[in-house]
Amino acid sequence: MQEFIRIPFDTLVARLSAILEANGCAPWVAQVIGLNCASAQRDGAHSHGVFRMKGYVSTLNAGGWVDGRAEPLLEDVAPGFLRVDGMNGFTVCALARAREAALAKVKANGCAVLAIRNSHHLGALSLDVEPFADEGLIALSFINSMASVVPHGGRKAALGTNPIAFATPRRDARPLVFDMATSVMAHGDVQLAAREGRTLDKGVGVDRDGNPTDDPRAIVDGGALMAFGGHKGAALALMVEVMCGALVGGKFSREVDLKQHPGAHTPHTGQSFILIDPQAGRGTLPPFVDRVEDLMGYLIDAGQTRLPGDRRHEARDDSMKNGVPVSAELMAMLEEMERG
Ligand code: NDP
Ligand code: PYC
Repeated sequence: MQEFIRIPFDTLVARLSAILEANGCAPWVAQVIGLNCASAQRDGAHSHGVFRMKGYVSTLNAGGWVDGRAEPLLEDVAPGFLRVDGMNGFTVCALARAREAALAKVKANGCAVLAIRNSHHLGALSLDVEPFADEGLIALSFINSMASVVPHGGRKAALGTNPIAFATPRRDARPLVFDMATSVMAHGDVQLAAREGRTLDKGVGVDRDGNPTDDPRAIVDGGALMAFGGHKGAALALMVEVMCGALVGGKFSREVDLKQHPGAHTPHTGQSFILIDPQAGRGTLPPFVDRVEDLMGYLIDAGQTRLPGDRRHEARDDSMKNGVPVSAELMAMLEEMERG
């Protein structure tokens, strides 16, 4: 049984930001990443929370793989299309800088595509889409990662874990958010299972020779994950490669090559967003959020016990009330990083 220590959210953000700044991030970058990483921990998205700090720090020290001081470059390419060159910095920082311009485009056009390239993402996508739904928009986002998933019928990794996240506003409730890797599980969860000495479900992945395995260490050590749902999940992972590696001008997961940068952990890829003002599609019909509530009602009537995103919202409420739970092991890791 793991021991958890509770830490106030703002204190956690400040401590993570200070570690990132001490490892070369510009103050504003450290603040954005610290907030992102603490928010994942707050929401119970542990595969992309405090556990990732070691990866951030070793990546920042991996001979220029990522630029913690990059200033993203915004390119207004069409009325409904905003491109951002992350300048080899972090994707969430590029998003932070592009957010207002993207919102203005949706306001003017009813929808917008935001395409971010040349950047690194190590976070939970729910945090990228939910703020747009807080503004009344539908947001759909894709990001590719590094080759760690076998294509359908294959035996070696060619796709990333490639998550898809979706957020929609609701009436008198927090946004409905789903956020899911297109692999059977996130690679971060495989790494956590390997650390904790757990075995995985059968059919989750293959070892470095392409043989099925339930050993997380075999998957981490040169093996690969399967896509969720067989050919269907693999097709979604393929779509994410197109939406990120091809559409935004980023790398395909297979093209991410960390070999020249020992210690680097961040995928250097692309991220795309489709943002929609839902009322634009409704005209004089009753409000969009009323229809969303009709649907939620049908699902609950049909026996759905919880909606996607509910667990994260509940974890967030608990964290904000009682402090963010961080395992004693991860706290010790943070303290070691703070000592430098
Ligand atoms: P999960 O399989 O845990 O959850 C996927 C979605 O299903 C979530 O929205 C979840 O809601 C929902 N859900 C789970 N159980 C239920 C249920 N019983 N009823 C209704 N809805 C349910 O997520 P993954 O393991 O696939 O992904 C983990 C994280 O890893 C994500 O945040 C993802 O963005 C991140 N990731 C990031 C990558 C990157 O490149 N940056 C790469 C790959 C993954 P809830 O959250 O409320 O449980
Ligand atoms: O958990 O699969 C993952 C992942 C890949 C890149 C960032 N997270």
